[in-house]
Amino acid sequence: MDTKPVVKLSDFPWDIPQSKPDRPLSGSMERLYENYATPRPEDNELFTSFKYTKLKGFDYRDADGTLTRRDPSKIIFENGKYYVWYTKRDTVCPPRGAANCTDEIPSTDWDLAEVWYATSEDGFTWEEQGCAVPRPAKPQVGWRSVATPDILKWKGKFYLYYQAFEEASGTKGDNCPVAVSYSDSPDGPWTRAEGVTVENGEPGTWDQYSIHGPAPLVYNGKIYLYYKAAFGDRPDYLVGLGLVTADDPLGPFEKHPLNPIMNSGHETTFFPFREGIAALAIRNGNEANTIQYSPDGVNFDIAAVSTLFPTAAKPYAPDAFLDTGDGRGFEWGLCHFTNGGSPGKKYGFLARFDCSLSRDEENPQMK
Ligand code: AAL
Repeated sequence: MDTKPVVKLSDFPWDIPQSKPDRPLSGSMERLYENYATPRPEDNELFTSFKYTKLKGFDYRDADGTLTRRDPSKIIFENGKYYVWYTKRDTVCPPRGAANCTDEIPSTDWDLAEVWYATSEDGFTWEEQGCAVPRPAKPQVGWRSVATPDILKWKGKFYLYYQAFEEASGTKGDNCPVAVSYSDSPDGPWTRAEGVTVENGEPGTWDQYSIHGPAPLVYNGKIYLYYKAAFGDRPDYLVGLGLVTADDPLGPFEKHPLNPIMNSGHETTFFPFREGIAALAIRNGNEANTIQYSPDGVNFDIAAVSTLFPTAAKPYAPDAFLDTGDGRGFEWGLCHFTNGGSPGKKYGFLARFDCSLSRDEENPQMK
């Protein structure tokens, strides 16, 4: 007969104490009270899971890979509707890799692409409106492909930043700088600013090869433009996320002396939160799959860990350009899914994600 006492669930103090116990704690329990705003994830306003919905309204040619829509911009609300810009590739065949690409055959899913845009009344059903930024004639910056756009509204004007490829992606890694076009209306017409807006780094610097995923916000009275670069000449090595700032949307942009400001991530998802800036760190690096917070827009730390993150996620954050110093976060955005697979089949489609990264005013822990 087993004489061990029966242990009942009620014997355990299951609810984690909100205040740090005054007794020695393990390293992990120390972190629980030192690193996070609240010990209970359900109280942590930067903890969230994600829900996905395929969008309606776009035509999909999933089967043959000749059409892709991917890498959406942040969403803005103007003229009574939502706007989004994205990479659109519509080519004679699916991507065939750098060794087999031509002026008509794409190397990658974002090669030979343009920046298109769509509008929506509800964020679920979208209507494609047309091309915002076409590829310019060779040898202008971006002649090979313009992709991965993001939007800025500054003093009533609109600015689209995008990767501007001057050679087929994959030829030498994913090399490209960033260029910008501007307009008085989100419906265009868009005027291309001459040349490169955010330069690659000097030879030997961490961002020498690529300036990817430009993500502008307005913060501290300036334009804070975050971006991704790949250490080494291939984008699947460790990436770092960097910051450039400017007083004018057309530059000059100054690289932050502490770059890279994040050691993990991939596509760039940044948004104003309380007095600072928050970000999603997805896919690459030791801190992948985390939601991070910085009180100053530069020094980020892990605020929460989650799973099934959206790829290439861009929020609808109404205060992205308001510089309130009291960011409210967001609850939905757009992202993309790609069929992955062999280069020949690779293509993307846009989707909506919903989350709870907005301020939880009811939660006394987060005042
Ligand atoms: C995206 C982004 C950049 C890369 C490619 C297109 O997800 O990381 O834009 O260059 O993939």
